[in-house]
Amino acid sequence: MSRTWRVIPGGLAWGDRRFVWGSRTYVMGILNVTPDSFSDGGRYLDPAAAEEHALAMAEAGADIIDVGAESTRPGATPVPAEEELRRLLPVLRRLAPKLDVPISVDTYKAQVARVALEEGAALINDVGGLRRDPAMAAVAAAHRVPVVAMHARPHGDTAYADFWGETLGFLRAAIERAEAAGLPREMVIVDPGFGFGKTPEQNLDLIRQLPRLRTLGAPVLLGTSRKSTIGRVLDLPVDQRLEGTAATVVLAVARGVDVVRVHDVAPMVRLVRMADAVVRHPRWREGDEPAPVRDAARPDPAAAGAGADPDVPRPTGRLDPTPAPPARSVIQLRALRFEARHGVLPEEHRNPQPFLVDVDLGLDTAAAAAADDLALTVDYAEVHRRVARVVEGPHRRLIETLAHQLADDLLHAFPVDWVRVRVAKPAAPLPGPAEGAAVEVWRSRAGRVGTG
Ligand code: HH2
Repeated sequence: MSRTWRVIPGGLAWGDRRFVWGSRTYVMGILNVTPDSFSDGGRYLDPAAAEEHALAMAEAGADIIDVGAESTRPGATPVPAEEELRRLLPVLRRLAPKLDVPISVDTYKAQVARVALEEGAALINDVGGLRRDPAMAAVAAAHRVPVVAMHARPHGDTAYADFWGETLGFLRAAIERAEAAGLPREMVIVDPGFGFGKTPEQNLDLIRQLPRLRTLGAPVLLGTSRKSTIGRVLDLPVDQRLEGTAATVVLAVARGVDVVRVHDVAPMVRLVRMADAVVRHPRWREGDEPAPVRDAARPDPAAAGAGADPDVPRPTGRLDPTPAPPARSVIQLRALRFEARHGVLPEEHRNPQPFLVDVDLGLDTAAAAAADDLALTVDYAEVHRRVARVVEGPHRRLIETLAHQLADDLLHAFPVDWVRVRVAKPAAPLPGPAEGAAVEVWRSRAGRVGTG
């Protein structure tokens, strides 16, 4: 059965499988069908062995199976597309009908990605960051599949003028390249490329400062599994890096990572679930079920206080923790100013006029405050960028249209419980003296624990 991807509130859905960013950490299990991968080269070259391993990873709780047929380790021999496909296709054809989780193809070649998508892969994992092969973004857009865009520099090329500036700039450009090719922005997952043209210290800094990636407004994937930086820190060979990998994964979860790419799926799934129970509190109990989006009446001020909410569902998980009091708060952006040409009169389409946008975002900020961590809250700059894209986008007749579109977009983009958007047109053409016109829209997610 071939399933398609949909953008849903707060994430993506593939058939009935949902990826709701922020609700939990998703696990991507690695399947290398190569003779020379750095940690498991040669083990799964035989399609039957590959199939058995992939099914075991899915059984152990992997959310995505990532199949790669060319090693990226330093010194690996480059593989032509034909050879990569020769290794990949028998495995994809076996797995696609049997797996209930999406298969990603780990390739930087657009030609390989295109064929793999036709043969059962459901997303692309591009270590070339949509740059190495310029046709990659168009392939993802044509198939309307998500793509992981990873930052990389050639191995050993670690002399960055501005390490974070360059990494973030590269990933921002990848998102723009995907959008320019026609792929919805929501379908891009960013990856800073642990181990790809970085010193051990730079790799460790990727984890330490992972929240900086959240400023891109895209889900974040990290692949630390068994990598040499862990070997360097612990002075251990590749077959003894499980605990070191576990430490990096837990710290990445604590810093808001969305997907971890790992070899040892069974222990990492347990570890991630446990870490999520602490970090995503109280959202971990919601599992994968995204709350439906509905129009909401103005949130009840009484419910926005610290009082008990009669609609809070009984915990359904096996644990029954006593919830810490949620810190309901509102992040407020005021009078974001744009010049645009929305309106019903012909002259409003010809002559730009000012638009002022206010945004309120309701969320629980207790975890962000406790950790002083941007990843656990909302980045104002990214909110501004998203508002600008809508207000400076296609001309609309009504400010109602803008306000609804903004409310939907913000609710989908950020892990907030509710949004309020006010769009004002101070120079609106009115028949008498006035300070303009405005429309205000409220939207909330239903059924969330701790919503305002
Ligand atoms: N790391 C490897 C391969 N692909 N893809 C993403 N998105 N992120 C990563 O960090 C990443 C990746 C290297 O690991 P592995 O696949 O185990 O080794 P090899 O490239 O030698 O097959």
